[in-house]
Amino acid sequence: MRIGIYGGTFNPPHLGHLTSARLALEALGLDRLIFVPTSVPPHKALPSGSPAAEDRLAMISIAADGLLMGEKVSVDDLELKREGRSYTADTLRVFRDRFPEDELWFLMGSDMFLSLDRWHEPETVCALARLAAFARSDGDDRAVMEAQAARLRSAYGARVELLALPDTVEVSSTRIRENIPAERAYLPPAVYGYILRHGLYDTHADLTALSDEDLRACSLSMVYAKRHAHILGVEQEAVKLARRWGADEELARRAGILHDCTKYLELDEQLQICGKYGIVLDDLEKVSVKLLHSKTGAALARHVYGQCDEIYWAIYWHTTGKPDMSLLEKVIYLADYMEPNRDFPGVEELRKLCYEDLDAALLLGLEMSIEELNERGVPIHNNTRGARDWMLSHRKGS
Ligand code: DGI
Ligand code: FE
Ligand code: FE
Repeated sequence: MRIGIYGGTFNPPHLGHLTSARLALEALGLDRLIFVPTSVPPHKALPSGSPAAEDRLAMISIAADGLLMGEKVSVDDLELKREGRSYTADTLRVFRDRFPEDELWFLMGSDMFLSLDRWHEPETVCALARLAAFARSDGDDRAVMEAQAARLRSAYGARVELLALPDTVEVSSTRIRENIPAERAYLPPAVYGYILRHGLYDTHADLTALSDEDLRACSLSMVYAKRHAHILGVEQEAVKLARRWGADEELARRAGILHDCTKYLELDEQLQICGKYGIVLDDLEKVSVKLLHSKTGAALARHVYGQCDEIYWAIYWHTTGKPDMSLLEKVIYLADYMEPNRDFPGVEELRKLCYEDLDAALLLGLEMSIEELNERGVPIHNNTRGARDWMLSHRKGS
């Protein structure tokens, strides 16, 4: 196997890092890529608002997950956990022991590469791994990098590759750090959202008064990247349905953005949020973690992101539905069911019906949901059945 180990402070991780990672995977034919956030030495004082190691780890983990490459890409926090000075030579010894038969590549940006001969045990670094440095394509830079590569080859027998980055990714972490809101286009939205939620780099955003864009970034930062398309799809579909049926488009948008924000919290975190905000659970909810994210999502929408009651309830009921739903509740339930990324037998009919007869679509959605849960042997929640029964009698009587 060819394994790339990508070291850096990732303070913060930005699109340049992700472009570099993709380039290395491709150009070196890597089977695995491991990001290794390095500890920031105490003498390199960071500006105020700089993240703790734990936040840098969270940010690079979000960025790595955003590459959507599953197990092929991971993050290792061994340097952050190490006591005292942290040296790349030691890190590479660990990986050499872990992967004795494999071809190791140490990947780094130009700053790190140009100072490599002043590191601790450069000869060990050069002996334990092949080196790949990302070089910007402009001429001067390239010449300096070539000279350094030649020096390392002759002094330490280094095996070096320079990987030419497209000049479109001319990004500096320092510049981004110093003005996060203005430079946010260089950050994956989910990384930017994490920064906002944690007030890193002196952003100090008021989470109860975010723009749609910032709210979206926060929501995306709370879930795995594989769910991002679904969330954006629900937002888009909810706005369209709201327009069709005369619901408030902005409320639909925000409910769509936030509806699944707690989807991946563990049971204990879900229960903790329920306890904190006084959400009372019935017996089925206490054991079905999948039923909790709608309630905890609603709680965070209201208490963290300052959203109104209509949004609260639209998120609260989005998984089961309930008897006598409001227009916005129906819109979010159905947008969640048939947004453009959903694919199941009958989805096209349901989509069409949503724009012709909202209540008929809701009834169909509830019936399909109950049938599917029955097939899987999952107990039906009272509110799911209640929603279906209410629609049945309501429509019959009308
Ligand atoms: O969060 P999404 O995946 O976008 O969709 P959702 O909020 O409708 O959640 C779907 C999950 O919720 C699915 O795993 C089944 C579960 N669920 C929905 N209705 C019921 C239910 N689980 C039980 N036990 N009973 C229900 O009535
Ligand atoms: Fe959901
Ligand atoms: Fe959803």
